[in-house]
Amino acid sequence: MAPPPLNLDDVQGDILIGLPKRLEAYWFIEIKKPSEFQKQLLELIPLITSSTQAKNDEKACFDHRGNDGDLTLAGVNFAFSRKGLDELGFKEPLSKEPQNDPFEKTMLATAEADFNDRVHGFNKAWFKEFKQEIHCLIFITGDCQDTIDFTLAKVKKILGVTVQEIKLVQGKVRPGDQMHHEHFGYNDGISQPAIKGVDQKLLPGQEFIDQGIILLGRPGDRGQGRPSWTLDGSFLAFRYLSQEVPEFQDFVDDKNPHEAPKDFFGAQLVGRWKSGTPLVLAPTVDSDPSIGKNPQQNNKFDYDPHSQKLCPYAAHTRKTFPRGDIQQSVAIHRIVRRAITFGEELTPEEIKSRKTKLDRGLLFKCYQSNIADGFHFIQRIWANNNTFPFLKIGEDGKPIPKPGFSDENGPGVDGIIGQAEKGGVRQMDILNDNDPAGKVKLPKEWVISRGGEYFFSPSISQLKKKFASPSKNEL
Ligand code: N7H
Repeated sequence: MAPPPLNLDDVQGDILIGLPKRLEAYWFIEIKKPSEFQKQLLELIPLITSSTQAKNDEKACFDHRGNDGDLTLAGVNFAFSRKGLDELGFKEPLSKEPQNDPFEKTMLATAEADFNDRVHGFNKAWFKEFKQEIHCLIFITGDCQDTIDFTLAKVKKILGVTVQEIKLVQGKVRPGDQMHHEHFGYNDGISQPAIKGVDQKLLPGQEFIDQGIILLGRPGDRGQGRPSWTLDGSFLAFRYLSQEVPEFQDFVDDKNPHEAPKDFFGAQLVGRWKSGTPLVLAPTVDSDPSIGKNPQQNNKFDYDPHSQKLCPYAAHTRKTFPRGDIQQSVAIHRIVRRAITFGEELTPEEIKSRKTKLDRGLLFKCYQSNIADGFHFIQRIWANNNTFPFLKIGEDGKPIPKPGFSDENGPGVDGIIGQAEKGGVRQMDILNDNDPAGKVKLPKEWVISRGGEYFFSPSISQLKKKFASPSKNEL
């Protein structure tokens, strides 16, 4: 049976629209008193920001631009982990093959084997809190600290002793002209897929994806055997990613070819210049940085499947969304990204010593209807995989390497987020006069995963019907 038409009042706002934010608090909690918690959820639900509300808030921000004074805006969204659903007694899997579903298995149990995260073994990097059972994630967005504190206090008051805090982390956008830039200095959050029936028009270079790539139960969702209450929910993948900024910048400066402009080598690692201009459109010099900010231009490009002359095959943007690079549709691997930076700007001491002292980085969050096709695939099969991108899949079902490469000698790992086994040496194929062999060794990880989890963000109506009325569950 076809699902009813999509109702934006019913889908949590961060999924389809994105909650406007200068700051964002992530509150990871454990449920202590399940039935009382379910009663309190009824009170929490009116605070949850829908996609309709997020759209209105987005417009209000746009209209407010250039005006004096602050615009007070708060957003709240909610999600359960697998352990959280279990805790409330909802043990049924959310897909037909739970053994292959990263959500069912949890990130904690799989991150070491699947992504080479340093969870327990070699040089442990995960925070202890992410090694505990996390049941729910509530995140709060706002225009200023007062809004965040006020809204979080309201949420805490409603849930009271029914929950216990596991970790509270807070992100904030960077100051001044670095506002949309992450800590390495690159303009971020530029390229997102457009969703059919939600986004009205395409920006140049953008493509529509089916609603079901992001929402469960909608056309395009490849998951089978889903419980009916999962309709219009989405899986949320969260990663706490620390970034070593002076160390990264020193490496970039060291490898930058002598005659090239500053940060050319960094642009080769990322696939875009710091301004956001795609390397493909400005392969040797960022002569018009205004392109990076201009939505009519900053996504209007493709990769040449047979060449990395304009942009290395293993550049971060090419690894994580290869566009027309592999001659097969990659639509099922699209995700909607909603990250925010965290931590302070570099201190004078860090600038002088060229060593990271304070923790800073990215609170990475993305949505998809299948984690195995989305975040998990991108990190494991693309970013960490030395042989990706390949040219195409051959008739025997095996990937055919790019010209000049083989199964053993591929384009390398993603220089930004690729992770090697046991923190081993990573390498990437870039023509570079400081590395004449063309293989640049990336001596360390500058992005370090310190934990994360998979969550499910239900529709607002199902949050109410299925989870917030214990009497029904007991029937
Ligand atoms: Fe990435 N960076 O600053 O280098 N990312 N990312 N990312 N990322 C993108 O196009 C960055 C991370 C994707 O459509 C840009 O919006 C950093 C993870 C995808 O062309 C920049 C970190 C995953 C895209 C960065 C980080 C992804 C993308 C260009 C961690 C998923 C869209 C701006 C600290 C596994 C590609 C833009 C496209 C773009 C950076 C994490 C995925 C500048 C520093 C974990 C799909």
